[in-house]
Amino acid sequence: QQNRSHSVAILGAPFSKGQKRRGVEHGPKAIRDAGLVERLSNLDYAVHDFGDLTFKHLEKDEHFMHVPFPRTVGRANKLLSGAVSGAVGAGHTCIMLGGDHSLAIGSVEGHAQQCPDLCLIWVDAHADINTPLTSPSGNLHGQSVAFLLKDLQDKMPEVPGFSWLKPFLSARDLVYIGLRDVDPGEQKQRPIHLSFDIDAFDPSLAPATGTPVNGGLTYREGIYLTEEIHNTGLLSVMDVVEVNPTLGATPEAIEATTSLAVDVVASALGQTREGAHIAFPNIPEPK
Ligand code: 6HN
Ligand code: MN
Ligand code: MN
Ligand code: MN
Repeated sequence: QQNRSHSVAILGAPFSKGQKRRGVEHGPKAIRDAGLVERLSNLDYAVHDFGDLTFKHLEKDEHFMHVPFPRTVGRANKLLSGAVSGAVGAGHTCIMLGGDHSLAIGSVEGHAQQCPDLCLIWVDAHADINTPLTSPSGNLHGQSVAFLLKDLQDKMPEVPGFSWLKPFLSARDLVYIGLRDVDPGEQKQRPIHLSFDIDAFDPSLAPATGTPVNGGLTYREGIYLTEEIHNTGLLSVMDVVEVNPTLGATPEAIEATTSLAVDVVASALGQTREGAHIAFPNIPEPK
């Protein structure tokens, strides 16, 4: 399917209060500096960079149980939700640059306002489906999916800052990767929300991230995945989260992580490894 001359909105979300390590709020700048806009322009997209959202850190924001900054995270996600909804409503494919993965709450919710039939593909080393009662850390970036799922409603306490959010997703609308055998009658043409946590990759490829886990995706596996998602022609919103440019041991480690983030976005938007399928009308001949 063809996405050429389609427009892409880039939305920066420099936010880190869904977890305890600082630095992931610099993700949007680091990914832009790694050349994202130019790469997408070269793929013939009209790129609209909406810049970064401005998030408020609330002074009075006590823990809820052992969950830090619930109101700050809830409010940030409400703001992001409106921005994603606006971008999708205006006809863009939206790329949300995090920031930590708690931002998927607002990103998916805003997407769902425009596309209630969306399905969610969660690419991650982690399932991020803890509730405040199961979470070992309390961190909200490990709980995003639990806020979205209708199926977990009776397991979720009322977290301050999230009264605006009604869970809307069914477990059957979510995959964590890996469909391999789908019959024709099972295929559904639904808008895809791809939530890509950079820590899905092996730490040797994406070292600059807050919760690395050994045994991750290879470069080839990650790019294959995004190529296949592009081929569906159904990508509507993509999150790229947990790039933390302050956590690389060397400048090369940071650069590897940020350029990998650019590669997965470009690949999800149709860059192919064998060339971009932009045909020469005429192959130039020497005079
Ligand atoms: N992420 N399962 C752990 C927790 O604290 O709930 C780690 C979560 C990591 C979240 O990487 O987006
Ligand atoms: Mn995650
Ligand atoms: Mn993760
Ligand atoms: Mn091809």
